Amino acid sequence: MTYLAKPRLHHPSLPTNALGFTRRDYEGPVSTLCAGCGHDSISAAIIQAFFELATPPHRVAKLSGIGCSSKTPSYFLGQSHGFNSVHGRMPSVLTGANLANRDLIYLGVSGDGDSASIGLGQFAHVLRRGVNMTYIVENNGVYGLTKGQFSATADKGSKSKRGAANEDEPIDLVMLALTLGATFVARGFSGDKGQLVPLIKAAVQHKGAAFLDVISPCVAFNNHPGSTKSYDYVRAHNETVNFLDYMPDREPIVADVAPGSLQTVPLHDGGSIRLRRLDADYDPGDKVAAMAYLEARRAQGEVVTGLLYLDASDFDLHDAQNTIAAPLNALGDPDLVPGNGVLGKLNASLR
Ligand SMILES: Cc1ncc(C[n+]2csc(CCOP(=O)(O)OP(=O)(O)O)c2C)c(N)n1
Ligand code: SF4
Ligand SMILES: [Mg+2]
Repeated sequence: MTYLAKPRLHHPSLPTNALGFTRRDYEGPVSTLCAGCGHDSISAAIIQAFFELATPPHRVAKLSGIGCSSKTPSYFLGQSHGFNSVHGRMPSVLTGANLANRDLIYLGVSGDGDSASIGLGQFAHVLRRGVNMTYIVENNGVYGLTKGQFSATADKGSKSKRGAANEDEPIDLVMLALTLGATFVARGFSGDKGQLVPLIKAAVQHKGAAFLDVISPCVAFNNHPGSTKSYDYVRAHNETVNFLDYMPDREPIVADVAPGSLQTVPLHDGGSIRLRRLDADYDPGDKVAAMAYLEARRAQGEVVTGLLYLDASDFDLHDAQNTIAAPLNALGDPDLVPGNGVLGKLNASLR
């Protein structure tokens, strides 16, 4: 993989956070994703969130699977720990790392293919076990990296770039996360940074399994009329068949949705995304009501965004397993090699 290094110099009066770091200190190398890809906007929101949180970069561990979305941890938090794992296997690697060292802040980054297809089992178990992490799915409804096959989150009836309709029911990862016991569930849109940055900050600060589904349009393979996860505008009047390999310079559409309002974000190719931000009376503590609300709006073709569910009970896998608080690499011989006496007692307790 090639990386384009960013110039080290920056303006001396860039704002600094409580640690004296600038936003640049939370960046990575220049992204090699397609210009206008929603995933880059999410990376920018993550950088902004950690800068605003004034998190020491060395305290963050970012883990991912395989896909364009899973490549993105290369492009943010360049001074943090990183592990790019196997397709759909990030959750088990993250779980292991978390069990070995609870002192780090865990950020799992995945795609809809990575989490809703090959990794669906891992997705389910990492949420139901309450691993303390922020799990972000950059959801574009396609396998971007392998050139645009429908993913399991593609809406029924939505059309591929070649015009084929998806006949399968979609997996709604938010509904799944609610069912599986995630204690923080939210949905954002890569084009609404004003909403996304606070959601990321809140998820990072939540103890337990925090899940964030971010609709993140793929400008290369899912930006045509008939797609429900697109903001493409450049080729509004072109033939779809010409989209195959051309990567125009595109700017993401930015939607700023007032609380309680429904807004249609026009796609310049004739489609649209409708966003509803939850109104002030919405109770994110009522899971059953949240699920009913989401299902009703989904039937209307709307995409509900915001903090959808919060259980602030502060319980995670370590509490359930009663694990030792110290990171395993900080344990010395007295803990790791307690001697024959302790072994004898343990064996006796098992007889
Ligand atoms: C075990 C395995 N199966 C299949 C692949 C091929 N593959 C690579 S990325 C990918 C899908 C990625 O889709 P998604 O997670 O939605 O990420 P996106 O590129 O859309 O961001 C697939 C099927 C692989 N790398 N490994
Ligand atoms: S193929 Fe799609 S998901 Fe991948 S970088 Fe390009 S626009 Fe983004
Ligand atoms: Mg995808």
